[in-house]
Amino acid sequence: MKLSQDLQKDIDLLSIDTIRTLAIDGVQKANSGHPGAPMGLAPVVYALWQNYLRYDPVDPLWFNRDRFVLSNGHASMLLYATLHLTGVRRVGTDGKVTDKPAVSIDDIKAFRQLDSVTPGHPESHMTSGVETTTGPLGQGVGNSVGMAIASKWLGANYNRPGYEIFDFNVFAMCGDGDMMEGVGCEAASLAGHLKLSNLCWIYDHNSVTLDGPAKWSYDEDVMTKFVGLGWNVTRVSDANDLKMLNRAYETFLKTNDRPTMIVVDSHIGYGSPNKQDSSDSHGEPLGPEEVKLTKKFYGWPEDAQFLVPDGVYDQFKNGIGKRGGENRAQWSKKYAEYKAKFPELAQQIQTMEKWELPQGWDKDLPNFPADAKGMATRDSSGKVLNALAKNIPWLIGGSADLAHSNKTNLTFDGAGDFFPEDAYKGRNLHFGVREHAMGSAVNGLSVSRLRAFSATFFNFSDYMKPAMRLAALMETPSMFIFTHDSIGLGEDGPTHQPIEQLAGLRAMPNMIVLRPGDANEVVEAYKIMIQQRHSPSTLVLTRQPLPTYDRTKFAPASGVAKGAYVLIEAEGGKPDVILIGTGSEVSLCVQAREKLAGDGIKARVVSMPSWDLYEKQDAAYKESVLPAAITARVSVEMAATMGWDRYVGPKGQMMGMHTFGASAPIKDVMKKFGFTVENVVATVKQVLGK
Ligand SMILES: Cc1ncc(C[n+]2csc(CCOP(=O)(O)OP(=O)(O)O)c2C)c(N)n1
Ligand SMILES: [Mg+2]
Repeated sequence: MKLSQDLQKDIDLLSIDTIRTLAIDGVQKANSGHPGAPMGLAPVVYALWQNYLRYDPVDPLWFNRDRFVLSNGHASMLLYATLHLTGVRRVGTDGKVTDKPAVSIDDIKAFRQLDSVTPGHPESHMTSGVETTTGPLGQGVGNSVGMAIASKWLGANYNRPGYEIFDFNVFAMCGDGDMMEGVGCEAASLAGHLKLSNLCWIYDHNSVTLDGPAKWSYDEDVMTKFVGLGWNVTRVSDANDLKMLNRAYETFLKTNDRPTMIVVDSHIGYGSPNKQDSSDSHGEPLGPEEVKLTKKFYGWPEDAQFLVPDGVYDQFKNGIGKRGGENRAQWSKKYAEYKAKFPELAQQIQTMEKWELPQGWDKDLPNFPADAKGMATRDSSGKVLNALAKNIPWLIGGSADLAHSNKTNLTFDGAGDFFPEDAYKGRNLHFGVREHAMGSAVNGLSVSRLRAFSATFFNFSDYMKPAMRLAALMETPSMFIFTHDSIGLGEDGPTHQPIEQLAGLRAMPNMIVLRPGDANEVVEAYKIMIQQRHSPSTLVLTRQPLPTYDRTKFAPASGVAKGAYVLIEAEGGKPDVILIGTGSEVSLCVQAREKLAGDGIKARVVSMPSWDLYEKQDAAYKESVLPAAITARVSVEMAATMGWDRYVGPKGQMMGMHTFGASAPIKDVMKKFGFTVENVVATVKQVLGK
């Protein structure tokens, strides 16, 4: 097939146009998506990968590789074409790198098809070389901040003089949408504050969004804004100008006190030049005619599809392939010496890399003695979290300005704060009042192999839900800790009292929701969370104290692992009724059980901290906890009742919240909404027809 003379001469342009035409053909074949952003951004990505990204396609898992995040995930073909042309290898299901391509030409042809590794938007658990899942705008840039924190933190804690084991950079490509989204601004603010000099955002300033010209909805001065946020800002006025692009990347590499924002003025690809100014086709494939005209414009054979001209693979091989290979070889040599010199540190790094936990990770976990007065689960959580973090050196995290309320401060000797002034060594992250960026950054930390947690009030899970959802989708074990879990928080009132959050999060696939009922259930909940490798978890904790049960009389708290368990059987077995509670309401059930016994009614109490884990149990176990024959059941939970019908059945009753809460001391709130022992007893009698 004949290429135009010009193209044959310029291998850079030839390679760039190959990215473009692969994107065009992939989108056209799928008849879904739009190649505009890949067409506009191909040179920007080419310059970065070919000349600067420290990345060895032969080992996409190399721990110290630079990370590239495509925050404008709708440009996914840009990433797929790049992974293909650079020859990034596929990681097998066993977590080992194979000699197969991450994205083959057939995979490109299967863009957006069922079970392909080239889904509509990049999904990190589907495709090797995709660092994080993007699509919801703003998330990728949020993740990139977490990755940059990870690099700084790892460097601060594991590098030794002469041994820069961790110093990777993080590049995030983003668009107008990422700039407009709140999370993008929160993340930028956090990154600027933290002076993350290893972070580079490349903003595709193409003056267009989906609905039309960007100016219809967006005309702020992004450069000035980012200067104000503490970033170094530079601009490339033509996305096709490789020289200027290289200069901008050099500027980033030279900047060591701030993150860098590269604003790139580009033209989104609409196809041939006669369509350059239209905006109506943005969001759709070009169509067969326009594809031909566009290829003609590029000097491409008009009918060729998925064409990779001679010399293009070699160009990448001799560029990023060679350079990246050398980068990694140098690092590996250093790392081999490091291993010999610092075997303990190396051991930690290897354990971290494999998502494993260090020996003795659970050795300081507390065992809480029975105590009728008890303690709030936020307090037991604080103790457990500290006991874990002490023995898992790479467990780090923080709160969105509520650490004192969430009890998530790591207080043991040497825990420290993550401040630039302390060389980024500390383990307490201070996210500020930026819940969404916090969630997103925690995901970025998680995909970088740190064990990371966030914290805030449960009600504010709404402010970070999109990040939580992506953690679940991308199968990364972020830990989302929430306190002030119900109307039980009292005086702060209905603006702070969660109602529907439990139901919503329980409906989220792959999110493990845990609402432990006493201090020892908190211990068990953490054991479950920390051992996850592919699922995030949501821990829901009280502000108010709960009794700590006497486990010599009650079943062991290890039942938490099964999601629900018989905490205490009815006196003499053979229950008349089953009371099912979670979190603070377990104690209401326990008290009601005693009262009912006085009235000759035998009640079993089931503690059900996690629906998700319960649903994974076999039928026999479920039958042992909730026997089909016992249809008199009452669930007690100070939250929306949606979904509880499946556990109480048609003859049972659900005690829950049907309105928002109220601002008052806890005892008045409880009374108002009926969460009293008397009311549980009355409800049971109603169910039993007594
Ligand atoms: C949170 C979120 N809202 C909406 C969308 C749908 N969406 C996808 S691309 C896009 C346009 C965004 O414009 P821009 O970021 O400038 O990208 P460009 O069209 O320039 O490539 C929108 C609204 C999305 N992906 N995520
Ligand atoms: Mg745009």
